[in-house]
Amino acid sequence: MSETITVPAKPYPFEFSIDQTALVIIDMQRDFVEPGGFGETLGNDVEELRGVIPVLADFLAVARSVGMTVIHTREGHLPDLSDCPPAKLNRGAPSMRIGDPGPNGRILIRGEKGHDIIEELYPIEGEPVVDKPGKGAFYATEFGDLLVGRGITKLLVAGVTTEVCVHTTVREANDRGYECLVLSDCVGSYFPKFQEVGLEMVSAQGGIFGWTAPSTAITPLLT
Ligand code: TIU
Repeated sequence: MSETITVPAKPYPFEFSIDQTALVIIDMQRDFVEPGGFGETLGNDVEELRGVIPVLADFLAVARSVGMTVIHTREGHLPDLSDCPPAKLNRGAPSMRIGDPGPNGRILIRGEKGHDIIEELYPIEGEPVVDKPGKGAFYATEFGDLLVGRGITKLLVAGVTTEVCVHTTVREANDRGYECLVLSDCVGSYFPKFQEVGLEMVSAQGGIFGWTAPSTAITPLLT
């Protein structure tokens, strides 16, 4: 095992080693952070999420430079929508539904431009991209097997949105025995109050789902 790194975090310091840890970047897709995508069809202002991009790009560069495992996820569905439950497809009154044609192709459909990861954070060769039909990264995906296969026991979690796909993934991971630190400056919500309380919920009660710390607390320990 490589050297143990101790990060000042909430609710108490988080320890990890680079070789047993993955940086997991959740759903940094055009569909969530650019106009005309799934997030905007739900009535959200995508500008709320865009501040995360440069901070996460900086931390991604650091993680790559030290050889940490990096895993990306994308939320989306097959073109025939066979993996999209009617309950998800028909929920609410969005301006466009999943599968409808938008400016970046069909909304939240695999293979479309809108479904792909933004240029600033685009995966490089060797970084797995997990396509998931749900909010959590474990449901109906190879994510769990990837972590086991690489001997990963701890996750540094980034991406969008804090209270939806980040939370669902962290809760799923926590139940499976992974220790998760949510990078508080690298996750974003369309709702400032959910961002605040979403982060508080992770580390409350002695770390009920995990830890939180800004990436800027980790970078100096890695470089
Ligand atoms: N709507 C919302 O906040 N999020 C999602 O639908 N998916 C993710 O969080 N990726």
